[in-house]
Amino acid sequence: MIPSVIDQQQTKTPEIFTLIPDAQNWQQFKNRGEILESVDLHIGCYDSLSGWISLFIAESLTTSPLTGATYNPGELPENIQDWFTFDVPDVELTGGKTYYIIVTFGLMSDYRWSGAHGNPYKSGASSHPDADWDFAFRTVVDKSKTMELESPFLYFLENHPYLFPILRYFLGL
Ligand SMILES: [Ca+2]
Repeated sequence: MIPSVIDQQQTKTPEIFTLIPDAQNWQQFKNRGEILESVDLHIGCYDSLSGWISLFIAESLTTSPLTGATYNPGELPENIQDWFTFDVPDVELTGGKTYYIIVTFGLMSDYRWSGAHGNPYKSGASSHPDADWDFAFRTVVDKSKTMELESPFLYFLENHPYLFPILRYFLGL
């Protein structure tokens, strides 16, 4: 049995885009599966003094995220682009609906996300200034799981209170 499978992916990485600090850097995707387990990005950190980096999954850029994960810069690929897994608390998605992978971090940080021109991922756009760009990502789903928690992200937040400031940012509070 192989419960965890890649659902959506854009794996072309010929170019690297330096992400914008204190902003929402995003890539849309349309999942087929229902239980999202983790998201892989082809990403790198280029400044040892960089701050933490967060990945969120949301239905839009202005609504509360459905799940998310935060990592310290030393945990990411350093001075090189490579695949890195953001292991988010499982979240139930609706098949065929558009969601956003949102990457955010503070000022004085240097994170770069690989991608490609030519619209390699047809089911979504990105925050890149060029409309035909898609960032490199993989969404991983577990087709054998059923959701047990009513609101897994709320349980997650209880153990990660430092995420509240960024949530306030998302919600415009
Ligand atoms: Ca696209």
